[in-house]
Amino acid sequence: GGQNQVGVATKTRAKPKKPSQFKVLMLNDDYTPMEFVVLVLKRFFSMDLEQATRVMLHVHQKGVGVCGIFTYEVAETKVNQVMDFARQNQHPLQCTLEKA
Ligand code: TYC
Repeated sequence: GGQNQVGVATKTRAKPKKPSQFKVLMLNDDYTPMEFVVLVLKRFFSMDLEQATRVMLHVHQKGVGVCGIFTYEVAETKVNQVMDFARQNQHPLQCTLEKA
């Protein structure tokens, strides 16, 4: 960086850019028990019972809801954890990410 000609200063600093954020979305379905969705929200998104119940009911009524907003790596990990846990318990619960 710095000066490449006498008296001409050039900026070559990299702009510190914020990491992109990704929403983790929970999708409604007709079969996953409400209590299981609440458990998932508590276990993987650190929600308390009240918050988890509110988000679960929102998804149940609207079809989709936001579980949280994270960097790509964290969001991806959460989606995989939820999908694995749902599969292990034979529930069709779906979770995905979307750029915030
Ligand atoms: N609709 C489900 C039921 O009536 C409950 C449910 C809520 C399922 C949220 C998925 O992401 C979901 N048992």
